[in-house]
Amino acid sequence: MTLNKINPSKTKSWESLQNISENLKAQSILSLFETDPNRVSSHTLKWEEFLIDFSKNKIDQSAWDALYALADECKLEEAKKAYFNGATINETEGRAVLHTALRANKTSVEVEGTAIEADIKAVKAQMKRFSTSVIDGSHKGFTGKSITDVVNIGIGGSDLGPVMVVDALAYYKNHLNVHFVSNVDGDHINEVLKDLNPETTLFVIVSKSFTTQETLANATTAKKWFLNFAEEKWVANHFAAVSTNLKMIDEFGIDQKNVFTMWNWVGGRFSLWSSVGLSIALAIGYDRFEELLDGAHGMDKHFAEAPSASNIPTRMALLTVWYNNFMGAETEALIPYTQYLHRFPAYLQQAIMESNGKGVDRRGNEVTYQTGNIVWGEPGTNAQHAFFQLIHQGTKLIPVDFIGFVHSLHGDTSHHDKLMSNFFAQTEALLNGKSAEQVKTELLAEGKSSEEIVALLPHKVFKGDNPTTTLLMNRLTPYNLGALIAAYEHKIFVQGVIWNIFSYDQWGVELGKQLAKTILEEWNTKKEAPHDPSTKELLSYYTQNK
Ligand code: G6Q
Repeated sequence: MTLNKINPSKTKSWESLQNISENLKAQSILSLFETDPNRVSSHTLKWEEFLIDFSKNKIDQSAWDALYALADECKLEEAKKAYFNGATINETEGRAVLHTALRANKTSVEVEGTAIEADIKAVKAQMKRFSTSVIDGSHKGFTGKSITDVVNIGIGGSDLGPVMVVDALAYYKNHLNVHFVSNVDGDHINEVLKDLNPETTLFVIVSKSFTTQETLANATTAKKWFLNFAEEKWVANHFAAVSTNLKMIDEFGIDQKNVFTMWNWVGGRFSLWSSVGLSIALAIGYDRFEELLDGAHGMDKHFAEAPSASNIPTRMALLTVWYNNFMGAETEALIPYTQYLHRFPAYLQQAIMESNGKGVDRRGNEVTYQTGNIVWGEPGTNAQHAFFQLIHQGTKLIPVDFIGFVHSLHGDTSHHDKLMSNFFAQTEALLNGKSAEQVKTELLAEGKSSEEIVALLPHKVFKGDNPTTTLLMNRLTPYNLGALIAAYEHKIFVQGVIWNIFSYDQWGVELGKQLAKTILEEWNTKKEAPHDPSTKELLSYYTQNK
Protein backbone atom coordinates (compact mmCIF):
# COMPACT_ATOMS: atom_id res chain seq x y z
CA MET A 1 0.00 0.00 0.00
CA THR A 2 1.30 3.39 -0.90
CA LEU A 3 -0.14 6.83 -1.56
CA ASN A 4 -2.77 7.43 -4.22
CA LYS A 5 -1.81 9.52 -7.20
CA ILE A 6 -4.74 11.88 -7.49
CA ASN A 7 -4.37 15.18 -9.29
CA PRO A 8 -6.06 17.62 -6.89
CA SER A 9 -6.70 20.19 -9.60
CA LYS A 10 -8.96 17.72 -11.40
CA THR A 11 -11.24 17.19 -8.42
CA LYS A 12 -14.71 18.65 -8.07
CA SER A 13 -13.79 20.39 -4.84
CA TRP A 14 -10.86 22.17 -6.51
CA GLU A 15 -13.29 23.75 -8.92
CA SER A 16 -15.66 24.76 -6.10
CA LEU A 17 -12.74 26.22 -4.17
CA GLN A 18 -11.81 28.34 -7.17
CA ASN A 19 -15.33 29.74 -7.30
CA ILE A 20 -15.53 30.27 -3.56
CA SER A 21 -12.17 32.04 -3.53
CA GLU A 22 -13.28 34.51 -6.21
CA ASN A 23 -16.20 35.44 -4.04
CA LEU A 24 -14.16 35.64 -0.84
CA LYS A 25 -11.41 37.78 -2.34
CA ALA A 26 -13.98 40.54 -2.62
CA GLN A 27 -14.98 40.30 1.04
CA SER A 28 -13.17 41.56 4.09
CA ILE A 29 -12.40 39.31 7.04
CA LEU A 30 -14.26 41.76 9.25
CA SER A 31 -17.40 41.33 7.15
CA LEU A 32 -17.16 37.57 7.74
CA PHE A 33 -17.42 38.22 11.49
CA GLU A 34 -20.52 40.31 10.82
CA THR A 35 -22.29 37.63 8.79
CA ASP A 36 -21.48 34.83 11.23
CA PRO A 37 -22.04 35.67 14.90
CA ASN A 38 -20.60 32.28 15.92
CA ARG A 39 -17.48 32.70 13.83
CA VAL A 40 -15.01 32.71 16.73
CA SER A 41 -16.31 29.55 18.35
CA SER A 42 -16.84 27.72 15.06
CA HIS A 43 -13.31 28.64 13.96
CA THR A 44 -11.56 27.76 17.24
CA LEU A 45 -10.20 24.35 18.16
CA LYS A 46 -9.12 23.25 21.62
CA TRP A 47 -6.96 20.25 22.35
CA GLU A 48 -5.27 19.52 25.69
CA GLU A 49 -3.35 22.77 26.49
CA PHE A 50 -3.73 24.16 22.96
CA LEU A 51 -6.16 26.71 21.64
CA ILE A 52 -6.07 27.58 17.97
CA ASP A 53 -8.18 30.37 16.57
CA PHE A 54 -8.57 30.38 12.78
CA SER A 55 -11.28 33.06 12.78
CA LYS A 56 -9.03 35.94 11.68
CA ASN A 57 -8.50 34.29 8.29
CA LYS A 58 -10.08 35.12 4.96
CA ILE A 59 -12.08 31.96 4.80
CA ASP A 60 -15.67 30.99 5.50
CA GLN A 61 -17.53 27.80 6.26
CA SER A 62 -18.24 27.06 2.60
CA ALA A 63 -14.49 27.18 1.87
CA TRP A 64 -13.68 24.98 4.85
CA ASP A 65 -16.31 22.45 3.74
CA ALA A 66 -14.88 22.41 0.23
CA LEU A 67 -11.38 21.92 1.68
CA TYR A 68 -12.59 18.96 3.76
CA ALA A 69 -14.15 17.58 0.57
CA LEU A 70 -10.84 18.10 -1.24
CA ALA A 71 -9.07 16.14 1.52
CA ASP A 72 -11.64 13.36 1.05
CA GLU A 73 -11.26 13.34 -2.72
CA CYS A 74 -7.49 13.13 -2.26
CA LYS A 75 -8.07 10.19 0.11
CA LEU A 76 -6.48 11.78 3.15
CA GLU A 77 -7.82 9.20 5.63
CA GLU A 78 -6.40 6.34 3.58
CA ALA A 79 -3.07 8.18 3.30
CA LYS A 80 -2.98 8.71 7.09
CA LYS A 81 -3.34 4.98 7.62
CA ALA A 82 -0.52 4.29 5.17
CA TYR A 83 1.67 6.85 6.98
CA PHE A 84 1.10 5.52 10.49
CA ASN A 85 1.21 1.86 9.47
CA GLY A 86 4.61 1.96 7.84
CA ALA A 87 3.68 1.78 4.14
CA THR A 88 6.46 2.77 1.74
CA ILE A 89 5.12 6.30 1.27
CA ASN A 90 8.61 7.64 0.53
CA GLU A 91 8.34 5.88 -2.80
CA THR A 92 11.35 7.36 -4.61
CA GLU A 93 13.68 6.18 -1.84
CA GLY A 94 11.70 3.00 -1.17
CA ARG A 95 11.19 3.81 2.51
CA ALA A 96 8.50 3.97 5.16
CA VAL A 97 8.12 7.21 7.12
CA LEU A 98 7.85 6.24 10.74
CA HIS A 99 9.06 8.99 13.04
CA THR A 100 5.63 8.59 14.66
CA ALA A 101 6.58 5.06 15.82
CA LEU A 102 9.50 6.53 17.80
CA ARG A 103 7.19 8.41 20.11
CA ALA A 104 4.56 5.72 20.68
CA ASN A 105 4.90 3.77 23.93
CA LYS A 106 3.87 0.65 22.11
CA THR A 107 3.87 -0.05 18.43
CA SER A 108 2.94 -3.10 16.45
CA VAL A 109 4.11 -1.47 13.23
CA GLU A 110 6.34 -3.56 11.01
CA VAL A 111 8.72 -2.44 8.30
CA GLU A 112 8.82 -4.95 5.45
CA GLY A 113 7.52 -7.67 7.75
CA THR A 114 9.91 -6.95 10.63
CA ALA A 115 8.70 -5.58 13.97
CA ILE A 116 10.54 -2.44 15.05
CA GLU A 117 9.41 -1.96 18.63
CA ALA A 118 12.24 -3.91 20.26
CA ASP A 119 14.89 -2.00 18.29
CA ILE A 120 13.37 1.35 19.26
CA LYS A 121 13.23 0.33 22.94
CA ALA A 122 16.83 -0.86 22.92
CA VAL A 123 18.16 2.40 21.49
CA LYS A 124 16.07 4.44 23.92
CA ALA A 125 17.43 2.41 26.83
CA GLN A 126 20.97 2.98 25.56
CA MET A 127 20.30 6.74 25.23
CA LYS A 128 18.97 6.81 28.76
CA ARG A 129 21.98 4.98 30.19
CA PHE A 130 24.50 7.06 28.32
CA SER A 131 22.90 10.47 28.92
CA THR A 132 22.42 9.68 32.60
CA SER A 133 26.07 8.71 33.03
CA VAL A 134 27.26 11.90 31.34
CA ILE A 135 24.88 14.10 33.33
CA ASP A 136 25.61 12.49 36.72
CA GLY A 137 29.34 12.73 36.03
CA SER A 138 30.08 9.00 36.17
CA HIS A 139 31.18 9.03 32.53
CA LYS A 140 34.76 10.29 32.80
CA GLY A 141 37.15 11.90 30.37
CA PHE A 142 40.79 10.90 29.84
CA THR A 143 42.05 12.62 32.98
CA GLY A 144 39.25 11.31 35.18
CA LYS A 145 37.15 14.47 35.05
CA SER A 146 33.43 14.54 34.29
CA ILE A 147 32.06 15.99 31.06
CA THR A 148 31.13 19.68 31.04
CA ASP A 149 30.64 20.34 27.32
CA VAL A 150 28.90 18.45 24.55
CA VAL A 151 29.46 19.29 20.89
CA ASN A 152 26.84 18.01 18.45
CA ILE A 153 28.38 17.73 14.99
CA GLY A 154 25.79 17.26 12.23
CA ILE A 155 24.01 19.26 9.55
CA GLY A 156 20.50 19.65 8.14
CA GLY A 157 18.21 17.15 9.81
CA SER A 158 21.07 16.05 12.06
CA ASP A 159 21.39 19.56 13.46
CA LEU A 160 18.33 21.76 13.03
CA GLY A 161 15.93 19.69 15.16
CA PRO A 162 18.30 19.13 18.10
CA VAL A 163 19.54 22.74 18.16
CA MET A 164 16.00 24.11 17.93
CA VAL A 165 14.78 21.89 20.80
CA VAL A 166 17.82 22.44 23.02
CA ASP A 167 17.33 26.20 22.70
CA ALA A 168 13.55 25.91 23.08
CA LEU A 169 13.94 23.92 26.30
CA ALA A 170 16.87 25.91 27.70
CA TYR A 171 14.78 26.57 30.83
CA TYR A 172 14.90 22.84 31.64
CA LYS A 173 18.60 22.45 30.94
CA ASN A 174 21.15 20.92 33.31
CA HIS A 175 24.77 22.01 33.82
CA LEU A 176 26.10 20.64 30.51
CA ASN A 177 26.99 23.22 27.89
CA VAL A 178 25.72 21.94 24.59
CA HIS A 179 27.22 23.35 21.38
CA PHE A 180 26.25 22.73 17.78
CA VAL A 181 28.63 22.71 14.86
CA SER A 182 27.11 22.25 11.42
CA ASN A 183 28.72 24.40 8.75
CA VAL A 184 31.72 23.14 6.80
CA ASP A 185 33.06 26.66 7.28
CA GLY A 186 36.14 25.96 9.41
CA ASP A 187 35.51 29.13 11.36
CA HIS A 188 32.42 27.50 12.83
CA ILE A 189 34.18 24.55 14.46
CA ASN A 190 37.32 26.49 15.33
CA GLU A 191 35.28 29.17 17.05
CA VAL A 192 33.63 26.48 19.20
CA LEU A 193 36.82 24.54 19.89
CA LYS A 194 38.82 27.56 21.01
CA ASP A 195 36.98 27.73 24.34
CA LEU A 196 36.77 24.00 25.05
CA ASN A 197 38.76 21.82 27.39
CA PRO A 198 39.52 18.44 25.73
CA GLU A 199 39.52 16.74 29.14
CA THR A 200 35.84 17.50 29.67
CA THR A 201 34.40 17.63 26.14
CA LEU A 202 32.20 15.01 24.52
CA PHE A 203 31.62 15.06 20.76
CA VAL A 204 28.43 13.56 19.38
CA ILE A 205 28.79 12.95 15.65
CA VAL A 206 25.34 12.77 14.10
CA SER A 207 25.01 11.60 10.54
CA LYS A 208 22.41 9.17 9.32
CA SER A 209 24.54 8.31 6.29
CA PHE A 210 27.95 9.05 7.81
CA THR A 211 29.01 10.23 4.35
CA THR A 212 28.04 13.90 4.61
CA GLN A 213 30.98 16.11 3.65
CA GLU A 214 30.36 18.81 6.24
CA THR A 215 29.94 16.42 9.15
CA LEU A 216 32.90 14.24 8.25
CA ALA A 217 35.13 17.31 7.83
CA ASN A 218 34.06 18.70 11.21
CA ALA A 219 34.32 15.31 12.94
CA THR A 220 37.82 14.83 11.54
CA THR A 221 38.87 18.30 12.73
CA ALA A 222 37.41 17.60 16.17
CA LYS A 223 39.26 14.30 16.42
CA LYS A 224 42.53 15.85 15.27
CA TRP A 225 42.12 18.61 17.86
CA PHE A 226 41.40 16.03 20.58
CA LEU A 227 44.43 13.92 19.63
CA ASN A 228 46.67 16.93 20.24
CA PHE A 229 45.93 16.38 23.91
CA ALA A 230 45.12 12.70 24.37
CA GLU A 231 46.03 9.28 23.02
CA GLU A 232 43.85 7.50 20.45
CA LYS A 233 42.52 5.02 23.05
CA TRP A 234 40.69 7.90 24.78
CA VAL A 235 38.55 8.61 21.72
CA ALA A 236 36.16 6.05 23.21
CA ASN A 237 35.43 8.35 26.18
CA HIS A 238 35.06 11.53 24.17
CA PHE A 239 33.28 10.57 20.95
CA ALA A 240 29.82 9.13 20.39
CA ALA A 241 28.06 8.66 17.07
CA VAL A 242 24.51 8.45 15.77
CA SER A 243 24.10 6.78 12.39
CA THR A 244 22.71 3.97 10.27
CA ASN A 245 26.16 3.43 8.77
CA LEU A 246 27.89 1.33 11.40
CA LYS A 247 30.76 0.35 9.10
CA MET A 248 31.86 3.95 8.47
CA ILE A 249 31.68 4.72 12.18
CA ASP A 250 33.95 1.81 12.89
CA GLU A 251 36.47 3.17 10.37
CA PHE A 252 36.31 6.55 12.09
CA GLY A 253 37.32 4.82 15.32
CA ILE A 254 34.33 5.35 17.58
CA ASP A 255 33.79 2.70 20.24
CA GLN A 256 30.80 0.44 19.41
CA LYS A 257 29.31 1.01 22.86
CA ASN A 258 28.97 4.73 22.08
CA VAL A 259 27.24 4.13 18.77
CA PHE A 260 23.54 4.85 18.59
CA THR A 261 21.77 3.39 15.65
CA MET A 262 18.90 4.84 13.67
CA TRP A 263 16.94 3.56 10.74
CA ASN A 264 16.17 4.38 7.14
CA TRP A 265 12.51 4.75 8.00
CA VAL A 266 13.33 7.94 9.94
CA GLY A 267 13.82 10.91 7.61
CA GLY A 268 16.62 13.32 8.54
CA ARG A 269 14.37 16.33 9.08
CA PHE A 270 12.00 14.23 11.21
CA SER A 271 14.71 12.55 13.24
CA LEU A 272 14.99 14.56 16.45
CA TRP A 273 12.78 11.91 18.08
CA SER A 274 15.37 9.20 17.40
CA SER A 275 18.93 8.84 18.64
CA VAL A 276 19.58 12.06 16.68
CA GLY A 277 17.99 13.65 19.76
CA LEU A 278 20.88 12.42 21.96
CA SER A 279 22.11 15.99 22.49
CA ILE A 280 18.57 16.91 23.63
CA ALA A 281 18.58 14.04 26.15
CA LEU A 282 22.01 15.19 27.33
CA ALA A 283 20.88 18.80 27.67
CA ILE A 284 17.60 18.25 29.54
CA GLY A 285 17.89 14.70 30.86
CA TYR A 286 16.34 11.57 29.42
CA ASP A 287 13.01 11.83 31.27
CA ARG A 288 12.30 15.24 29.80
CA PHE A 289 13.26 13.95 26.37
CA GLU A 290 10.56 11.30 26.89
CA GLU A 291 8.07 14.06 27.79
CA LEU A 292 8.86 15.67 24.43
CA LEU A 293 8.12 12.34 22.72
CA ASP A 294 4.90 11.95 24.74
CA GLY A 295 3.66 15.34 23.57
CA ALA A 296 4.36 14.42 19.96
CA HIS A 297 2.58 11.11 20.49
CA GLY A 298 -0.43 12.93 21.93
CA MET A 299 -0.60 15.04 18.76
CA ASP A 300 -0.11 11.92 16.61
CA LYS A 301 -3.17 10.35 18.21
CA HIS A 302 -5.20 13.52 17.76
CA PHE A 303 -4.15 13.74 14.10
CA ALA A 304 -4.82 10.05 13.46
CA GLU A 305 -8.25 10.06 15.05
CA ALA A 306 -9.93 13.46 14.79
CA PRO A 307 -12.10 14.17 11.74
CA SER A 308 -10.81 16.94 9.48
CA ALA A 309 -13.05 19.67 10.93
CA SER A 310 -11.67 19.21 14.45
CA ASN A 311 -8.18 18.16 13.48
CA ILE A 312 -5.50 20.79 14.24
CA PRO A 313 -2.80 19.70 11.74
CA THR A 314 -5.36 19.00 9.01
CA ARG A 315 -6.94 22.40 9.35
CA MET A 316 -3.54 24.13 9.47
CA ALA A 317 -2.59 22.31 6.27
CA LEU A 318 -5.86 23.01 4.47
CA LEU A 319 -5.56 26.67 5.33
CA THR A 320 -2.16 26.79 3.66
CA VAL A 321 -3.58 25.00 0.61
CA TRP A 322 -6.33 27.62 0.57
CA TYR A 323 -3.96 30.59 0.59
CA ASN A 324 -1.32 28.97 -1.60
CA ASN A 325 -3.57 27.60 -4.32
CA PHE A 326 -6.65 29.79 -4.28
CA MET A 327 -5.80 33.15 -2.75
CA GLY A 328 -2.40 33.74 -4.36
CA ALA A 329 -0.21 33.82 -1.23
CA GLU A 330 3.39 32.78 -1.81
CA THR A 331 4.76 32.93 1.70
CA GLU A 332 3.65 32.43 5.27
CA ALA A 333 5.22 33.89 8.38
CA LEU A 334 5.58 32.13 11.73
CA ILE A 335 6.08 34.38 14.71
CA PRO A 336 6.69 32.70 18.08
CA TYR A 337 6.18 35.08 20.98
CA THR A 338 8.87 33.49 23.09
CA GLN A 339 12.60 33.92 22.70
CA TYR A 340 13.05 30.22 23.46
CA LEU A 341 11.56 29.36 20.07
CA HIS A 342 13.95 31.58 18.14
CA ARG A 343 15.14 28.66 15.98
CA PHE A 344 11.64 27.30 15.34
CA PRO A 345 11.10 29.15 12.03
CA ALA A 346 14.52 28.00 10.73
CA TYR A 347 13.74 24.43 11.77
CA LEU A 348 10.38 24.57 10.01
CA GLN A 349 11.94 26.10 6.91
CA GLN A 350 13.79 22.86 6.39
CA ALA A 351 10.91 20.61 7.43
CA ILE A 352 8.37 22.40 5.24
CA MET A 353 10.39 23.60 2.27
CA GLU A 354 12.58 20.52 1.84
CA SER A 355 9.51 18.30 2.09
CA ASN A 356 7.07 20.11 -0.12
CA GLY A 357 9.34 22.06 -2.46
CA LYS A 358 8.58 19.68 -5.31
CA GLY A 359 7.50 20.50 -8.87
CA VAL A 360 6.74 16.98 -10.04
CA ASP A 361 3.74 14.96 -8.93
CA ARG A 362 3.58 11.36 -7.74
CA ARG A 363 3.24 10.16 -11.33
CA GLY A 364 6.37 12.06 -12.34
CA ASN A 365 4.50 14.80 -14.22
CA GLU A 366 5.19 18.47 -13.75
CA VAL A 367 2.51 19.96 -11.53
CA THR A 368 0.28 22.66 -12.95
CA TYR A 369 -0.55 24.23 -9.59
CA GLN A 370 1.49 25.75 -6.77
CA THR A 371 3.08 23.43 -4.19
CA GLY A 372 5.57 24.21 -1.40
CA ASN A 373 4.86 27.51 0.25
CA ILE A 374 7.74 29.62 1.54
CA VAL A 375 7.89 30.01 5.31
CA TRP A 376 9.89 32.47 7.33
CA GLY A 377 9.84 34.26 10.65
CA GLU A 378 11.54 35.49 13.78
CA PRO A 379 10.34 35.80 17.36
CA GLY A 380 8.02 38.59 18.43
CA THR A 381 8.31 41.25 19.61
CA ASN A 382 11.66 41.63 17.79
CA ALA A 383 9.99 40.91 14.44
CA GLN A 384 7.64 43.84 15.00
CA HIS A 385 10.63 46.16 14.97
CA ALA A 386 11.96 44.57 11.81
CA PHE A 387 9.77 43.26 8.96
CA PHE A 388 6.26 43.77 10.33
CA GLN A 389 6.01 47.04 8.41
CA LEU A 390 5.71 45.03 5.20
CA ILE A 391 3.00 42.78 6.63
CA HIS A 392 0.98 45.77 7.85
CA GLN A 393 1.33 48.11 4.89
CA GLY A 394 3.09 46.24 2.07
CA THR A 395 1.52 44.84 -1.08
CA LYS A 396 1.81 41.11 -0.39
CA LEU A 397 -0.66 38.67 1.10
CA ILE A 398 1.16 37.02 4.01
CA PRO A 399 -0.83 34.80 6.36
CA VAL A 400 0.87 34.73 9.74
CA ASP A 401 0.86 32.11 12.52
CA PHE A 402 1.13 33.77 15.92
CA ILE A 403 2.43 31.28 18.49
CA GLY A 404 2.20 32.26 22.14
CA PHE A 405 1.88 30.98 25.70
CA VAL A 406 -0.44 31.92 28.56
CA HIS A 407 2.37 31.54 31.12
CA SER A 408 6.01 32.48 30.92
CA LEU A 409 8.55 30.08 32.35
CA HIS A 410 10.33 32.36 34.79
CA GLY A 411 6.99 33.73 35.96
CA ASP A 412 7.76 37.40 35.37
CA THR A 413 4.17 38.45 34.75
CA SER A 414 5.05 42.08 34.18
CA HIS A 415 7.24 41.17 31.19
CA HIS A 416 4.86 38.50 30.03
CA ASP A 417 1.86 40.83 29.97
CA LYS A 418 3.88 43.30 27.92
CA LEU A 419 4.88 40.53 25.51
CA MET A 420 1.37 39.15 25.21
CA SER A 421 -0.27 42.55 24.85
CA ASN A 422 1.82 42.85 21.70
CA PHE A 423 0.89 39.33 20.63
CA PHE A 424 -2.84 40.12 20.74
CA ALA A 425 -2.47 43.71 19.52
CA GLN A 426 -0.66 42.65 16.36
CA THR A 427 -3.35 40.22 15.25
CA GLU A 428 -5.94 42.86 16.08
CA ALA A 429 -4.10 45.52 14.07
CA LEU A 430 -3.56 43.19 11.13
CA LEU A 431 -7.26 42.40 11.05
CA ASN A 432 -8.80 45.79 11.72
CA GLY A 433 -6.24 48.17 10.31
CA LYS A 434 -6.78 51.90 10.80
CA SER A 435 -9.19 53.84 8.61
CA ALA A 436 -8.59 57.26 7.02
CA GLU A 437 -11.25 58.60 9.35
CA GLN A 438 -9.38 57.39 12.45
CA VAL A 439 -6.09 58.75 11.14
CA LYS A 440 -7.67 62.12 10.42
CA THR A 441 -9.14 62.37 13.92
CA GLU A 442 -5.73 61.57 15.44
CA LEU A 443 -3.91 64.09 13.28
CA LEU A 444 -6.44 66.77 14.11
CA ALA A 445 -5.99 66.02 17.80
CA GLU A 446 -2.26 66.42 17.34
CA GLY A 447 -2.93 69.90 15.95
CA LYS A 448 -1.81 69.22 12.35
CA SER A 449 -2.84 71.67 9.63
CA SER A 450 -5.13 70.51 6.83
CA GLU A 451 -2.19 70.52 4.34
CA GLU A 452 -0.18 68.35 6.71
CA ILE A 453 -3.15 66.02 7.13
CA VAL A 454 -3.59 65.63 3.37
CA ALA A 455 0.12 64.85 2.95
CA LEU A 456 0.40 62.41 5.87
CA LEU A 457 -2.92 60.63 5.82
CA PRO A 458 -2.34 57.97 3.12
CA HIS A 459 0.91 56.91 4.79
CA LYS A 460 -0.74 56.41 8.15
CA VAL A 461 -3.71 54.37 6.95
CA PHE A 462 -3.63 50.61 7.59
CA LYS A 463 -5.91 48.70 5.24
CA GLY A 464 -6.09 45.77 7.64
CA ASP A 465 -7.69 42.56 6.37
CA ASN A 466 -4.41 40.66 6.86
CA PRO A 467 -5.02 37.04 7.85
CA THR A 468 -3.60 35.54 11.03
CA THR A 469 -3.98 32.31 12.99
CA THR A 470 -3.47 32.43 16.74
CA LEU A 471 -1.97 29.39 18.45
CA LEU A 472 -2.08 29.80 22.19
CA MET A 473 -0.66 27.18 24.52
CA ASN A 474 -0.56 27.09 28.27
CA ARG A 475 3.19 26.89 28.85
CA LEU A 476 6.33 25.94 26.94
CA THR A 477 6.84 22.46 28.40
CA PRO A 478 8.69 19.59 26.72
CA TYR A 479 5.28 17.94 26.22
CA ASN A 480 3.69 20.96 24.55
CA LEU A 481 6.76 21.54 22.40
CA GLY A 482 6.63 17.93 21.22
CA ALA A 483 2.97 18.34 20.33
CA LEU A 484 3.61 21.65 18.55
CA ILE A 485 6.40 20.21 16.39
CA ALA A 486 4.29 17.14 15.59
CA ALA A 487 1.38 19.37 14.54
CA TYR A 488 3.56 21.08 11.94
CA GLU A 489 5.00 17.72 10.82
CA HIS A 490 1.50 16.41 10.12
CA LYS A 491 0.58 19.68 8.42
CA ILE A 492 3.44 18.96 6.00
CA PHE A 493 2.12 15.45 5.42
CA VAL A 494 -1.43 16.61 4.66
CA GLN A 495 -0.20 19.24 2.21
CA GLY A 496 1.93 16.65 0.42
CA VAL A 497 -1.06 14.31 0.16
CA ILE A 498 -3.26 17.04 -1.34
CA TRP A 499 -0.56 18.32 -3.71
CA ASN A 500 0.11 14.77 -4.92
CA ILE A 501 3.86 15.07 -4.34
CA PHE A 502 6.43 13.01 -2.46
CA SER A 503 7.17 14.92 0.73
CA TYR A 504 9.82 12.63 2.16
CA ASP A 505 12.59 12.67 -0.42
CA GLN A 506 14.96 15.59 -1.12
CA TRP A 507 16.60 15.05 -4.49
CA GLY A 508 16.82 18.80 -4.93
CA VAL A 509 19.77 19.04 -2.56
CA GLU A 510 21.96 16.66 -4.60
CA LEU A 511 23.02 18.68 -7.66
CA GLY A 512 24.86 21.42 -5.76
CA LYS A 513 26.70 18.76 -3.71
CA GLN A 514 27.85 17.00 -6.91
CA LEU A 515 29.11 20.21 -8.48
CA ALA A 516 30.97 21.24 -5.31
CA LYS A 517 32.76 17.90 -5.47
CA THR A 518 33.77 18.59 -9.09
CA ILE A 519 35.14 22.03 -8.19
CA LEU A 520 37.10 20.65 -5.27
CA GLU A 521 38.57 17.97 -7.54
CA GLU A 522 39.55 20.61 -10.07
CA TRP A 523 41.47 22.48 -7.39
CA ASN A 524 43.14 19.33 -6.15
CA THR A 525 44.13 18.04 -9.59
CA LYS A 526 44.67 21.50 -11.12
CA LYS A 527 42.59 20.35 -14.11
CA GLU A 528 39.87 22.71 -15.28
CA ALA A 529 36.39 21.40 -15.93
CA PRO A 530 33.82 23.16 -18.12
CA HIS A 531 31.72 25.87 -16.45
CA ASP A 532 29.31 28.56 -17.55
CA PRO A 533 31.07 31.91 -18.23
CA SER A 534 30.03 33.51 -14.93
CA THR A 535 31.15 30.59 -12.75
CA LYS A 536 34.39 30.28 -14.74
CA GLU A 537 35.21 33.93 -14.07
CA LEU A 538 34.33 33.70 -10.38
CA LEU A 539 36.44 30.58 -9.92
CA SER A 540 39.39 32.21 -11.56
CA TYR A 541 39.01 35.33 -9.37
CA TYR A 542 38.92 33.11 -6.26
CA THR A 543 41.95 31.00 -7.19
CA GLN A 544 43.98 34.05 -8.14
CA ASN A 545 43.22 35.86 -4.92
CA LYS A 546 43.31 33.14 -2.30
C1 G6Q B 1 16.86 15.88 5.85
C2 G6Q B 1 17.86 15.79 4.84
C3 G6Q B 1 19.19 16.41 5.18
C4 G6Q B 1 20.09 15.54 6.04
C5 G6Q B 1 21.49 16.12 6.04
C6 G6Q B 1 22.44 15.36 6.90
O1 G6Q B 1 15.77 15.38 5.78
O2 G6Q B 1 17.97 14.48 4.43
O3 G6Q B 1 19.06 17.67 5.78
O4 G6Q B 1 19.59 15.44 7.33
O5 G6Q B 1 21.96 16.17 4.72
O6 G6Q B 1 22.53 14.02 6.49
P1 G6Q B 1 23.24 12.96 7.37
O7 G6Q B 1 22.52 12.83 8.65
O8 G6Q B 1 23.23 11.69 6.57
O9 G6Q B 1 24.64 13.46 7.60
